[in-house]
Amino acid sequence: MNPSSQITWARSMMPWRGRIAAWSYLLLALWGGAAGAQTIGFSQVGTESDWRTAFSADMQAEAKRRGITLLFQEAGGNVDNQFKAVHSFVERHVDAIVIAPVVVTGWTAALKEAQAAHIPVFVVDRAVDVDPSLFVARIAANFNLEGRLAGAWLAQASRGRCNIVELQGTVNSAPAIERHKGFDTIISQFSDMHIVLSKSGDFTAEGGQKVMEEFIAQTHGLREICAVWSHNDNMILGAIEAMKAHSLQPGHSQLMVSVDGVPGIYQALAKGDANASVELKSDIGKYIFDVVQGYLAGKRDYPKWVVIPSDLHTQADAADLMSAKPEARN
Ligand code: GYE
Repeated sequence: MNPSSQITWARSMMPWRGRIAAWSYLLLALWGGAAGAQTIGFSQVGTESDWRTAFSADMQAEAKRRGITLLFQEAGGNVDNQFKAVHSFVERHVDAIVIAPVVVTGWTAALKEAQAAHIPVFVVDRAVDVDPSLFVARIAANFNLEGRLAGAWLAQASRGRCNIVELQGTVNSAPAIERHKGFDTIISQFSDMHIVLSKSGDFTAEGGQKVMEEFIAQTHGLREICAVWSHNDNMILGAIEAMKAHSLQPGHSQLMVSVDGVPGIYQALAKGDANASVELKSDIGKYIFDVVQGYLAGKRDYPKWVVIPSDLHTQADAADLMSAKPEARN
């Protein structure tokens, strides 16, 4: 029962003393409500990218807004830490568990432990390769679509003729697997589009910079290379630094396309150092807690995959993005 109807209900039940009682009942209910508030365990991937830190901040802020006690555990990019986190959440009898899995494999045992304890599990952001009955729903974007959007943008921008170097995300992670597949689905339609070098930069700026240094050395300064395709913005921002250090002109001598839509890429689009980025929404806490709290309240008709919409941004809308997103102007 929401607070305002609690007051009217309480008032109707009691005479003038009722007014005081009503307010104390409300305080009790709020205290009771607070005491009854849900405790949710959240196992997060790590802090590898600007998108990740924005997503973590949004989850914590949204939980606070809803009076949820969020047990936030950040795994430092190590899935074993996530299995330990799930175990600790089960021991603490949380009401629900939310996981953003570093990699797709190895999750069956941990999810079976939660299921045995009758604790519902929700998969967010990434994906797991398990029997779907081991989790309630996945709330995430379509990474394959993101790869296809990036591939389609590059096909038109290069008129279907392009030698590409690829910065891959974390090996065996759902976004790296699916973004690669989606991108390849499109460029394989064009006989003159090829990925000539591909390596993981682990979704970090440092990783992107280091791998780009190797690509520059292997290709004599990116000779014959028309584009850089990166599985996230932070890696391509690192690559831009490496390219500039070698007097290359990212965004001009090579087309630069990536995924995430973090503030740093909007600045690079506005400066002309990057050409396109597929936006991955980071303010998804509201979608996630709507599903988790709905399920805890008895709602059972959620689709197995609640898809978060994607978007594509280019230099053309960089200025609007900069004005729309104050954080992009810093
Ligand atoms: O693109 C990247 C982060 O899991 C889809 O993880 C997410 C990816 C995101 O490291 O910035």
